[in-house]
Amino acid sequence: MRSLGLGLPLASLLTGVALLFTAPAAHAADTPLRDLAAAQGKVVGTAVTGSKLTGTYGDITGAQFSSLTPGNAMKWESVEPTRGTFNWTEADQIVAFAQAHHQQVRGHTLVWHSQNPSWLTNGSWTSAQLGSLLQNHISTEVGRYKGKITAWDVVNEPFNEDGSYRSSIWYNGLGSGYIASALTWAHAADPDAKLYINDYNVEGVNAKSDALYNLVKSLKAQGVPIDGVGLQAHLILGQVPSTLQQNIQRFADLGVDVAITELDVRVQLPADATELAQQKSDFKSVVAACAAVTRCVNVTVWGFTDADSWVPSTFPGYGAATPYDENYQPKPAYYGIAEALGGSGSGGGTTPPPSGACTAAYGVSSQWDTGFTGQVTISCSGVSLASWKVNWTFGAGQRITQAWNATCTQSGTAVSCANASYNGAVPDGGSVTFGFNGSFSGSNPVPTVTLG
Ligand code: 9MR
Repeated sequence: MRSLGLGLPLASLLTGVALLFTAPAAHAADTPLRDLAAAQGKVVGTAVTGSKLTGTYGDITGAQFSSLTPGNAMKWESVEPTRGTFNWTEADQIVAFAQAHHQQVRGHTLVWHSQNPSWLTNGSWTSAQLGSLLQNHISTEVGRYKGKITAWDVVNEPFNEDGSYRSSIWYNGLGSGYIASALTWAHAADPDAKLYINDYNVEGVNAKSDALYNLVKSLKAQGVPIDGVGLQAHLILGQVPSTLQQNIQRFADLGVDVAITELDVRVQLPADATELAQQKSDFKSVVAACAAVTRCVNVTVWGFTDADSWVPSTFPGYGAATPYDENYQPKPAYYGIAEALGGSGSGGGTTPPPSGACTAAYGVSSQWDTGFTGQVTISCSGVSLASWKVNWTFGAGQRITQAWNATCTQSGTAVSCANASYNGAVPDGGSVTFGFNGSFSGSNPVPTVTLG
């Protein structure tokens, strides 16, 4: 038997340090989220990308959610990239998918400062021209989907953080009256669609949500068709506003519906088990706050999988913001949503699901005065993986110097190793091993590894 620098046989050292961590596998709650939500009189939705609505992404979208929001497909730059030339392909596809799966569609969005076509933003328009362009846009898009859209985010993000109106092509050209005009035009094009104003950082009671509240109150008083407010809820881990439910309730008391329209909870990467448990609690409290108010009708996540989230590209170093991981495995956050909707939960983050699991085992196979060779074996039973990533934190200043059969990166104490191009697949009943050399000084304690 090969002997080690410590004089121990290889097998005994491996046995001594190998550590198992069970990661949640391909197992969702027994009752789909959409059924749990329906039992509470609620609708649960996700933002989607039309081109991805096949395979596992399509299966989960259809099975778990009762409402879809096109993430980008209905924005002005998507539907009319050149003046007078329309492209409805992705929007039509999402609406057709929703109809086939008996899902609502939330139209997003008609009037926004962002994602407008350059022909519009670069043009020089009189106020009258701008008003007519906007009216035409709204009539065309809302009219096209008349009867197929449950709710429209008619106006998106009209406020600054201090509650003043945001400077935009619309506010600058038309004044604050653009909001009432847009709602009125949308109502004319589809009288049955619920019309919303949608914004971010308006989840708690603050200056911005006060401004939204006062606007809705004044629109109602003037008889402008306003049916709801959308609280986007792009949240940071551990920062669900304590006044969320109170805020939802005050809008409901004004006589409008409320929807949580773009929920995600971003985490500094790599996310560890404690953070994923906190994220579960955050998702659960947001959904519970909505569930507690009769007029809170819909909770929509902004992408259901970490493979389809805007967060990593917008906030470098942050991610893991959605309820499913990049391999479409439900995360603890998924069970947080389920529990808030009255489901039994089960994947609390530490409790392994009953139907199968993949595990990652870390071992040190040889060690000398300042260095060591280690390996991690990923094994699956009852489920399989198409790709994998293993994370851990080195507690004693160890550093990876070289890795094989994986791509490893280390930032401070955080190590993350992802599969190579040729060994991402771990079949049911199979395993994959990768290795590395590391340096250390003093002690070389075994880290806890997590399979992401
Ligand atoms: O998810 C959308 C992303 O793909 C786009 O690149 C981005 C551009 O601004 O818009 C994202 O969606 C936004 C939504 O339309 C409005 N609220 C904020 C969302 C995240 O940026």
